[in-house]
Amino acid sequence: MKADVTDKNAMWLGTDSDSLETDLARHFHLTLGRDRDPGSHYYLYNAAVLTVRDRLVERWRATRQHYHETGTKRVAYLSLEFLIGRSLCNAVLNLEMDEALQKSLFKHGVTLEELGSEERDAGLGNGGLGRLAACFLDSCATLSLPVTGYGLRYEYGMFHQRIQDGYQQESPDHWLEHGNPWEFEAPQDTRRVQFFGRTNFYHDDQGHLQAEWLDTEDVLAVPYDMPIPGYANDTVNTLRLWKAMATEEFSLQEFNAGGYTEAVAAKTEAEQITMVLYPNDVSENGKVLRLRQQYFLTSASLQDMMDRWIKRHGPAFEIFSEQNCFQLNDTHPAVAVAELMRLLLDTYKLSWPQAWTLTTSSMAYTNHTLLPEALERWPVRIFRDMLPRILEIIYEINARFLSEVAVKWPGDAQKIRELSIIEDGNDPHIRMAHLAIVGSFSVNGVAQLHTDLLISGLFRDFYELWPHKFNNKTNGVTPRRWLGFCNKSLAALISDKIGTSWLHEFSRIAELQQWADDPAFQKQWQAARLENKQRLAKLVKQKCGVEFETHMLFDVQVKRIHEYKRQLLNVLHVVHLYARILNNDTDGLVPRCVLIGGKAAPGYFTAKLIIKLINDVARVINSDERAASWLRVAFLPDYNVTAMEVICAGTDLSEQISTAGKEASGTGNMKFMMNGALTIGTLDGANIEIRDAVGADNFFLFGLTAAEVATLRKDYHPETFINSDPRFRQVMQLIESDLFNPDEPGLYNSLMQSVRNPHDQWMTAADFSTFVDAQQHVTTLYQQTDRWIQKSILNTAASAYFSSDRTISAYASEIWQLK
Ligand code: 26Q
Repeated sequence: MKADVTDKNAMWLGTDSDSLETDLARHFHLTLGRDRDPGSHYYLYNAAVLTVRDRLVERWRATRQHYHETGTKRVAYLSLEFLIGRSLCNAVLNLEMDEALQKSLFKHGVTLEELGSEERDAGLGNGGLGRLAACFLDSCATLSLPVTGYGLRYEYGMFHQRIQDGYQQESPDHWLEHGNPWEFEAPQDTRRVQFFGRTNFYHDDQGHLQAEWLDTEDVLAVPYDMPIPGYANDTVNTLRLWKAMATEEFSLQEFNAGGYTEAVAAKTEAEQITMVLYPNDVSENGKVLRLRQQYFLTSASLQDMMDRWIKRHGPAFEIFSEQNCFQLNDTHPAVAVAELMRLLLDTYKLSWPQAWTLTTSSMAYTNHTLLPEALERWPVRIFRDMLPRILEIIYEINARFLSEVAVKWPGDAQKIRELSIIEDGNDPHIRMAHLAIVGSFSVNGVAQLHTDLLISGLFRDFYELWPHKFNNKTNGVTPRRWLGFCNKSLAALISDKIGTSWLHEFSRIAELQQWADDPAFQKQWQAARLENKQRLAKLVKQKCGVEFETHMLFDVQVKRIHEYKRQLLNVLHVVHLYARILNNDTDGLVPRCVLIGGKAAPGYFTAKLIIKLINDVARVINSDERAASWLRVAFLPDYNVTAMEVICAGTDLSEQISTAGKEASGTGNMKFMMNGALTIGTLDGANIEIRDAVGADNFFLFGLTAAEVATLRKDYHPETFINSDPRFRQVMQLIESDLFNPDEPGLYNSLMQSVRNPHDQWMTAADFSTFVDAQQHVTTLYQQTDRWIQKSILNTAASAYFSSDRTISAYASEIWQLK
């Protein structure tokens, strides 16, 4: 990339501090029309964004031109979520303008960090899956891969969480309120998406049977493009987000009939599609608007890719699938399989076999869950109404697929029922995962255990049919945001030792290993980490009013609140520590600060009750003098990407304690490891690979394996576990005595009953004792400071594999077949 654009480089705006200073002033005075900063840094922040953005735009044009000239294969990453967070500091780091900009800001008496904190998070995602998409875009740009992210421009992102009397309260996130300086509207690329209506079959001039989709209610998709800079390579890729807009003639029709108000009302209905992100991180079944979002994203994006293809090649599709690939981020955009068929059949008049070959050689599907209840299913009746043509195509795909099944398993009616894309019954449903698998050439899981369990469990029969489709791509996170930019002190120390190339060649991080035992380096490491703990303590003080002291062990669990993630197990351990303090059993204890944060889906009752319990336990412990020097507990409200940037840098102990076999991968675990936290965890998701990479001695393992969970489930007696461990009995007794909820007696009975229930899916009781034992090992090690620091260094040094650059290289070479 760099070599091709050197000529143009010469004409690019300078990235030295003088040039930045000039442009900063120009944007401040001329573009924004300001004289001086009125107290806040709002306008200076905007001037800085515009200054940086100019530099991005130049590189963006050059990148587009380069991709166009080389006629390279394109990949579309289709995702309902992109959890981008803030962009300014990330862009500055990736353009290597950090120092120069700091220098020019110095004159204004403000730091880059201060300005950066003016920016609102782009919270267009729930959690892991959405943040993964954002890390992937960063890595694609850094590797100069021609990958475009396609998503939705939600007017309202992930809700804000406040805690009131210990309960979660949601409020809307109107992130676009003051405009979004990073986006460029591209009205010339507006697409039209069809809904409702009916289909008609006819014979064309050559006597071929053709289908058309008529009398539809169309919605316009207007693209907004955001620049995605690579690190130090002058590549800028695109994230294209669609906004729904009513069509002109749609309102006109109604208007002519005299229904002015109805016309305006219908307009807002169309525009509802991109109004709000669904805040569930497990599929919420049957919500019509969610399906409209999915089809809207998919159809607009496929049309966009198709249009670019036709502009270049005309309606010639021989090499379409050698030149185009669609990566489906879970089943959320899985309707793409049928939509691409529709475009090829109805718009471009290909035959079914031609269209099917192209579709199944250009679609690839990533699965992100093992929970059977999280698999997406849509009622056929909703499809029949909203997407009649798409439903016909899905039926046809299924009929042809089932005849293949009948060849493989002759006379096996049960196999047909189990594998069918349509789940039969009174109210038949479409199984989106089946559609995705049948329509794709690649199906991948997101950690090795997850992929193994997909193959041997959920998708076993599909694996038997098509073993070649299945592959693993263990997740990763971008080392730019998750070390380089969020942990300046550690990053500087690392660069001091091994230079700065680790930022894009993250395998070099392994070189740190040689200094793990070096006392001088350990001291520097500790000093850098102390700075981060101070920053985290400040955040906790500010957001929770709880005093964290940096000599104490910082024990952190931040992620969505979910039963399978077992925040409840964490609380049981906290109550156990409190019990030891009350019992005067503090020998061998280490002062500890426990931080828990995360959002619960607004309709997820149990998750919300867990939040209340955490807050109640925190209140009681924090106000008990006896505990003050030993234990502090805080629930961090409104956990998001920006909070994680401070949290992961200041954490000593990372809690990754899901029931084995339930967490597909986890990515927070990787961010903590990169920043030198030690992990306490089960053998679940990517924890297994993390432990393999760093070595068993440097990881606190506990709990049942996925296989043991499956076996024990058949004959599970939680009471046996509770009764055989006095520590456990006391914890249950304390919570059940309403110690933490004197004003609402019995509030936690249902939670405690779930722990005692032989059908408890998450088997919390089975892992309590080994968890507490492992926590005691943590305590012992933390008292040996130099050993702890050594292991901290070893964790960072072993995190090379968990860079999303590694993950994306594997997607590029093994799935996308990019050169
Ligand atoms: C689907 C349909 C209707 C409404 C909502 C949804 C929906 C939305 C988001 C379903 C699932 C999600 C998000 C899932 C998710 O974040 N999964 C996580 O993905 C990470 C990246 O691969 C993994 O590391 C985590 O283990 C996995 O839980």
